[in-house]
Amino acid sequence: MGFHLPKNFLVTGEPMIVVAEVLSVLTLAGIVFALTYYKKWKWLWDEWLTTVDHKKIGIMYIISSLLMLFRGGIDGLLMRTQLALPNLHVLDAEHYNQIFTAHGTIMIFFMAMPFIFGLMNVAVPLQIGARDVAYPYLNALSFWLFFFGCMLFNISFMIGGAPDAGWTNYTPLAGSDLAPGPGINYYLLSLQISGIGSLMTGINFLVTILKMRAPGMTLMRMPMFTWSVLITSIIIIFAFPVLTVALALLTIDRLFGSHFFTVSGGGEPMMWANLFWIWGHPEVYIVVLPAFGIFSEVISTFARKRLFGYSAMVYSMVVISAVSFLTWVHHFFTMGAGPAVNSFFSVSTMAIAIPTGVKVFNWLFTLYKGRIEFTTPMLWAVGFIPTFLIGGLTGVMLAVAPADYQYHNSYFLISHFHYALVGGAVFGCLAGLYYWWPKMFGFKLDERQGKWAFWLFNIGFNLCFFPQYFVGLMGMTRRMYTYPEGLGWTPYNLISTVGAYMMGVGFIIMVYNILYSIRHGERDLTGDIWNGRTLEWSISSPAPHYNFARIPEVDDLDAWWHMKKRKRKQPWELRPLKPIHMPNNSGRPFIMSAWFFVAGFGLVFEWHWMGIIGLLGVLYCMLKRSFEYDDHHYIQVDEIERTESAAGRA
Ligand code: HEM
Ligand SMILES: [Cu+2]
Repeated sequence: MGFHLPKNFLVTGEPMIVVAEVLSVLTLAGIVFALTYYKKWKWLWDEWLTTVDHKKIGIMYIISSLLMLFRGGIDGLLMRTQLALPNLHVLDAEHYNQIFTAHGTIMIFFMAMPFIFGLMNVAVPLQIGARDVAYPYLNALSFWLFFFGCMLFNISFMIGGAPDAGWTNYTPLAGSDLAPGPGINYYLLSLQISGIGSLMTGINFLVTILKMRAPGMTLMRMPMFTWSVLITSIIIIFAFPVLTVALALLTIDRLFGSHFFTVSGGGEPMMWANLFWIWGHPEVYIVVLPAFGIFSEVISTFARKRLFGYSAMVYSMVVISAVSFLTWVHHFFTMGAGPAVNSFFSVSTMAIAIPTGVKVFNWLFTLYKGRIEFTTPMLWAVGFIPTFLIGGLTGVMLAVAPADYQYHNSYFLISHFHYALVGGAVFGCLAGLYYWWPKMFGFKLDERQGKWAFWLFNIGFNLCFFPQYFVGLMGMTRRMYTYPEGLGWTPYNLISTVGAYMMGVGFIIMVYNILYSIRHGERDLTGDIWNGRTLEWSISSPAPHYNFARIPEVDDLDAWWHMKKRKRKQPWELRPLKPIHMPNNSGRPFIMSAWFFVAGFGLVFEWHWMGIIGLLGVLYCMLKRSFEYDDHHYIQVDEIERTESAAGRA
């Protein structure tokens, strides 16, 4: 209890951190100034901070994740700079630890997941012919919980000190004996706050997809991206509660002196590793299955063919999701669970390669004899296939339990999971970004710059991570902050660092492409700029806030493709317009999440009074919400008519 300011509350020791602090304050001041100068505060509040529109929430997720890709990427470049040559001292051991922890945590929780959630938000309701998600208010709450959780994590390196026990945060290293101070508390509380949001997103999209599909869209007529999101939602619902519990137990250990994870108190440190990976392995599929869904959409769109083996694609995702819950021990074969346990997890891990292989062949067969058009989204999708294949095959190698005693925690592993996470999830996000960009904003990103970005990023990526397989087999272990000369590792590391910087250049071109295309990008006047197959391309770009003036009726897979082929209008297209029921905006998701932030920040420093105040704020918001009855409105027919004819669709 009480108010006890830790010694180094504002972190000042390291020049690099001081520079970051100054830059952060300047950026914040710049934003506040710009909003005030251009009188945009009300616009910000009315249009964005209080919105419950899935499309805007999606855009906010994507902007946040791009910022976090930048932040996490800088961390990656810092590490690669440090490792470029032997005996460098750009970073010391302590900061290296903090940086790989921040990098891993941010990339997984605050970049890959929100990026996927953003694309889900943008595309799924449109793909199924719905006007929003099932619970729009909850959706806004999910976003703001993610956002404030992310903010809490991001201030740690400036205020109080960053966590440094790796993104896996293993005990006893992360226990209060070996890691006193606020660092690990930041990890626990920020992930807890954003994790609640993720769980609610899973529930929201499960219900949305099951209950809100347009008439005639049976499960087996859903677009493949929607399928992947349905399965992902189920994984989220089963996996995230495990993380919630693990984080809560370790928080109680650290803040209140219990002993769930300390041996001396009768606890079990390996329990953390188990709980973490019971969530953590399915987590990999939470970010990669939607990417698979995106690749399926993109490949069939630009091969101008129906997706090959649609039902096999669906069933293999179902199998992957189920088996993903039975493989977690492969992350610690070296724990010593014995041959029987290791054999089981070895076989279950290898089994995942089968449905994954089915999917790869289906993508290849979709491409086969297609009239392929190499647009930017298609480049990312085609580039993904060999990359993910390398990631997957080295995964099977890691699954050989006895051999893993050699590979474990080496650069071989680092390379493997970057091939899977970057080559799978990030390539997927970028494919989706270029693909759905016109739908989000009404103009296309420049194709030539997009291709430059793709090639630089792709070649840079392979230069960066391919050599790491070899240096890993030569004995270089992960999380090593420097290494001596004479081990033969230097050329590999140098190439790797050059590749990392190439990726950085690719990223900068991507950002430039966005800024350039805002002014010069090709406008999307038809709403169907790629000649698409699914319902999101049937409405104007950007989509009107009610999405569909008339809810479409679906009678086949690739519904929009068939509608385009038909000459005559369908009966549903000729029906008179009706007023549309829409949810009201609300500032409460934002405010409630801000209270969560207050509680989290208090608990990080063990100021329990502040934790209690924050939680009371949350409770108050919940009570207010429970007594809110006037939470929707109707859009009248004349407004719909005006909007539709302004978009050229009278
Ligand atoms: C942008 C290019 C990237 C570069 C240059 C990069 C580089 C690195 C480096 C140097 C490490 C530390 C290795 C060590 O010392 O153990 C690392 C670890 C890691 N990276 Fe990346 N990375 C990149 C992208 C990503 C992405 C996109 C993700 C996830 C989606 C990711 C997830 C991770 C994770 C989970 C770790 C492990 C952290 C830990 O050991 O606790 N990285 N990365
Ligand atoms: Cu795993």
